[in-house]
Amino acid sequence: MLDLFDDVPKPDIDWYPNCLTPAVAADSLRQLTDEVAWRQDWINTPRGRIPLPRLTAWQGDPDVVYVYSGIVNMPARWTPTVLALRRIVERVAVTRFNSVLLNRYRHGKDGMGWHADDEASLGQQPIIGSLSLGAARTFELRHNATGVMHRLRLTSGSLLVMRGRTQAEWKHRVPKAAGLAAERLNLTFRWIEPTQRTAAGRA
Ligand SMILES: O=C(O)CCC(=O)C(=O)O
Repeated sequence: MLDLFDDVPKPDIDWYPNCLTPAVAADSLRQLTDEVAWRQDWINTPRGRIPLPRLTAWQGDPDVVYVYSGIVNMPARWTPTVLALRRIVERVAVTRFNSVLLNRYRHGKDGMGWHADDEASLGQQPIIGSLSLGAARTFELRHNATGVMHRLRLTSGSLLVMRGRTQAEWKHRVPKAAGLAAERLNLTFRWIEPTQRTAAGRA
């Protein structure tokens, strides 16, 4: 049958609504709230220096430094719950990750603006494994060339995998959610090319 919507652009994504059971998702949320060293980052804007509307943390293998929006993220060591979740996400996404950006949306006033995870250090066609815990939030993808939008409801325990040309051709965001009091954690697992290290005493 002719599908009238066949030519609507679609991002290269897979969504697993039940990647974690509700019990594992609830335990992970509790553990990560305490286990992770959450920090408040600030960015420079035309209106001056402002705090990011969320808390963040960066964990990864020792050489994996990630720079975005002028923020240099030196990797903290993998903590036990994050490592266990990484193994699950690697199995489902059938890939390896060496780092994770953790985002803590304390309430509906926290969010994330339009952007793509397209830094050169992520490679040409990055695979991003994005795991959600806690309050469900809307996730929007907007096609660069046409403005076509797709919306997903990222529920607790769900995994969104973005692949292929998704970062090159689309932007994504988590809009603010008026009146929402509950917290959400999001873990975006990534593969970053490790920085070149020069061993002491060698040219
Ligand atoms: O919180 C989310 O679902 C998205 C996070 C995100 O876009 C990012 O870390 O780049």
